[in-house]
Amino acid sequence: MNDSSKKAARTPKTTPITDDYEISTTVLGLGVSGKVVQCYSKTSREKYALKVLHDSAKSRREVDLHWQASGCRNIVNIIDVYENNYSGNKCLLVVMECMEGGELFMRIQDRQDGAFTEREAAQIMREICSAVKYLHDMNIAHRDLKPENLLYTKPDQAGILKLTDFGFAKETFSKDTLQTPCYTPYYVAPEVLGPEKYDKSCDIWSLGVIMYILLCGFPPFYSNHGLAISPGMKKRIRTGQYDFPNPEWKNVSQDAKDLIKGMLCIEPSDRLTIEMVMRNKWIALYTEVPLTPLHTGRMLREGEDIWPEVQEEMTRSLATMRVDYDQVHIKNLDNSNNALLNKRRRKGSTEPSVVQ
Ligand code: I85
Repeated sequence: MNDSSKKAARTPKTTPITDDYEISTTVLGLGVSGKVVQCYSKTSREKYALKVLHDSAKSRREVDLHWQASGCRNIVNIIDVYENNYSGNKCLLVVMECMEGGELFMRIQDRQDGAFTEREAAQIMREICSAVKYLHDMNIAHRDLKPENLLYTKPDQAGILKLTDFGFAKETFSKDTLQTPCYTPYYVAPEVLGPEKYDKSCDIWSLGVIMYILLCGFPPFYSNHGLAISPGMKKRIRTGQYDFPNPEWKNVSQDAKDLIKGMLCIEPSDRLTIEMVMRNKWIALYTEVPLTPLHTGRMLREGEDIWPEVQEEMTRSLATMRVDYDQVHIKNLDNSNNALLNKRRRKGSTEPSVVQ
């Protein structure tokens, strides 16, 4: 796609959606920002998913960021966007490819053909990481990476795993703006350089939680009493208290556990970046990961009744994390890589300056 067609494709159509699609009453799901229903193309009769959003600055941003990311193999594709009046309200109607394979963990839970292996978990992680890498390279943080936003194109083996819902996605400050600045770096306020790192690292934490569940079938942090917000759970998340209990983790490779540790690191600036995760051999060389059978399927089936609670809990911790990270605005100058500061550091100490 060339630049001009890309730009043209990003303007919502103002013709009635009903000229092109037949909208069904089948609800596929409820997102944070709107509901998702099934629809059919009037010309091809093909099935699609339609997300209905009230027009607002927030939903415009969701559509815009999702549209930008739409070229990735592991992100649900946007087909068309309409701006229509719907019973007096201005709506944004987002037509997406229909993911007919359902949610990631439902598929693992329902699997009949033998045990789910560590190698398959690695392959799935690689697919999710590709989506996240694509976004982070474009300076977009998804900020809502959770099991229910990971869907398969088809129910069979050929299905591709894709990420959806850009309702919380955020453009992070781009490093490029530092190269083509609208300010002189010597005078830039720290908050201008600030939040990028934290928004992206929020996605890495989520990847760590997803990888943990993939390998054992239960989350690393959960409340002991099933209470809405358990103080104990909050404390365990804040202090990074989780373990790899037996028998579920007994045969899981040390490489996998080490990768999880790098992602579930409480200090955002010490957490792995998506580049580091993708370069990790457990992901990069996933075809060489051991074929160890996992307890995941059985644990998911056993925990089926509390799965909705697990999902709610993850939704809540993501909300907390977004708020917390939004408040961290001041970049820690100890870790910054500013030419002038580096020079001063070199002068002031015998330590060589760290180049990030
Ligand atoms: N297909 N989070 C949970 C769904 N195809 N789903 C959620 N936010 C979104 C629903 C609630 C994700 O942005 C969501 C969004 C978009 C979708 C979506 C997009 C494309 C689907 C909220 C299905 C599906 C599942 C099984 C069978 C079938 C469809 O959900 C079908 F019947 F079509 F075969």
